[in-house]
Amino acid sequence: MSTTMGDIGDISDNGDVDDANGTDGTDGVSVMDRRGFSRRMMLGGAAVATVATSLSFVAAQDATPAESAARTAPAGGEVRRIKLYIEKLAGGRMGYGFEKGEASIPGPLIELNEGDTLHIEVENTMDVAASLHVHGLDYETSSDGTKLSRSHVEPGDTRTYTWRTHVPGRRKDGTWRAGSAGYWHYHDHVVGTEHGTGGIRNGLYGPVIVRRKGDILPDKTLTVVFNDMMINNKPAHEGPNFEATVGDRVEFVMITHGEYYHTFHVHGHRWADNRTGMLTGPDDPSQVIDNKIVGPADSFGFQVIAGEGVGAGAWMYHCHVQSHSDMGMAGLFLVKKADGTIPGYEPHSH
Ligand SMILES: [Cu+2]
Repeated sequence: MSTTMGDIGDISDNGDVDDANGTDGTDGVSVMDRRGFSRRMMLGGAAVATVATSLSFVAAQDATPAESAARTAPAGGEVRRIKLYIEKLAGGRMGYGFEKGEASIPGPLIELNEGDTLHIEVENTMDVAASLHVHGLDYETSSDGTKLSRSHVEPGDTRTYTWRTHVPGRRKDGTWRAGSAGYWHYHDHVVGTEHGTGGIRNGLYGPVIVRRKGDILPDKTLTVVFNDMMINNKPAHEGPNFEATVGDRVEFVMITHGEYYHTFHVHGHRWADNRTGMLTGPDDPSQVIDNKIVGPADSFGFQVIAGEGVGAGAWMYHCHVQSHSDMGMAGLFLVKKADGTIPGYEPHSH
């Protein structure tokens, strides 16, 4: 397993490090660059600091140029251990982070391969109880992250949650059991109410990806969370914006929280409405779409080749419920040319 900073950094770029440091609310490309860099450094730092031999979120794969065969996920079966902090952020918001003082909204991407087990030591640095609850994975009630099962974390305390995953296979009765692979998510289930309504509203949520052996690995992963009328808890009309370069294999993880139903739409790009968001071949019957209805706690994901067939540009993504887009549920997928420019895009004109 490789744990180089490059490998780690490639797997997560939420593109939106929290604004506790005051860099938020601007739409300049340079700010986005800095954020992406900071996040990559942060993840790399976390890995270097805590990894002995077991922690690596991504397979050891030889780096391959985009022109050659896509990198794929290996078989799982590893046992990994990470630390996660729950922190208060500016403006009453809350976030999860791999390192103290580095909490973000959404929280950091947690990526597994089917068969992996993950032990997550959660430290609650807040003055209210909080928790970690995951969708889609296997866990005992002691890792449920609810007050019902007394699996929350009191202020100042630490608790280890264990998530397990499994490969698909046939049960003894002949029926087929699904594997854990999918685009999932985690969130608080305690703050505010017994269902974590306050924690989720304030930003305590993040993406989980479980890959199956052979799944195509992306160049970068972006997380978009529709949370009530916000995207990633950003103010209306303020993005978040994401960056890629033409030809990048970009993975989107799309999660919905809160009170409303939305439709997620991306301009100039489309995907398959199945587990991976990609067609497996010419006979794959999955519907190809560029718009999907989503409701609270839904999650899905897909990969696109940035600018494929359409080129570089500032491509909108937004909720397609018209009143919602009008109220600011929109951001930009900024696809740069190889020289870093974005034709037709003036950062301060929108
Ligand atoms: Cu909407």
